[in-house]
Amino acid sequence: MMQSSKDSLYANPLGEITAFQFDESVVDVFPDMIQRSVPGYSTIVSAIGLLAERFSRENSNCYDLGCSLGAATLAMRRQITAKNCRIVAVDNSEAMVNRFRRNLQSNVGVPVEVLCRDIREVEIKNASVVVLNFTLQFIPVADRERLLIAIYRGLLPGGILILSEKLAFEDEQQQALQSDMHHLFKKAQGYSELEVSQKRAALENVLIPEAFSIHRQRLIKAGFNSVEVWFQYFNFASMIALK
Ligand code: GEK
Repeated sequence: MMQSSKDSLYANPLGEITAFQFDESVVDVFPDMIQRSVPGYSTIVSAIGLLAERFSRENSNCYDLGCSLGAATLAMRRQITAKNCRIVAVDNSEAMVNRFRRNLQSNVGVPVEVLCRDIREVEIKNASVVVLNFTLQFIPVADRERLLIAIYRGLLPGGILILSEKLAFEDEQQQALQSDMHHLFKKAQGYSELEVSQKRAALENVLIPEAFSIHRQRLIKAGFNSVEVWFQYFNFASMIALK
């Protein structure tokens, strides 16, 4: 695992909470932050490797969209055995991409191309595997369908989209319970009440979760013929959509 400093970005009272950004200060603490904030994160990353082993096809591309420091890319690279595959990892945070490229120095095995681009503008083609690991939630809701259609079109028949997201719940009682449980999870990971509440404020209107039924409907509308949740831990889930 990559080295990471402890995340204490929201540990002290901040006069004003600004919208969360994936900048240099976040990059420094990112592996620790995501590990302690997203229940099941490392299980999901490992499983992405296994799914890539199963679905990657000879002479095809595997995409990691919103790659951050490349955890999913590295998991795929460890597992892919199909010949002549290439991983395209994309993120629009320059700070993330620079750090990932630096960590990737020994580019052995499956070749990895890291692009500093908006995932809405990257052409997806000849893809056997596409990963959106906690990225779609940061894309404006109005743009999500178009992106999923582009992914569907770029996938080869039999291809897979792995979509991990923070979920919202239509049932109010579930919404309240699951988000309480997430806060308890974060406290058990060592975050204080203040850190949890300041982070929540910073992510307001930046991370927009939707219900599984909305994701499912939109994926089906985009063309996918089979959509299922393969993992869920409180309000964090990972879905599989098949072409
Ligand atoms: C992991 N997948 O460790 N274009 C490109 N990148 C974007 C865009 C966009 N429009 N919007 C947001 N991002 C990773 C974790 S983190 C999830 C993904 C989290 C990028 C953003 O810069 C950030 O690096 C990533 O999406 C989301 O498996 O922090 O909760």
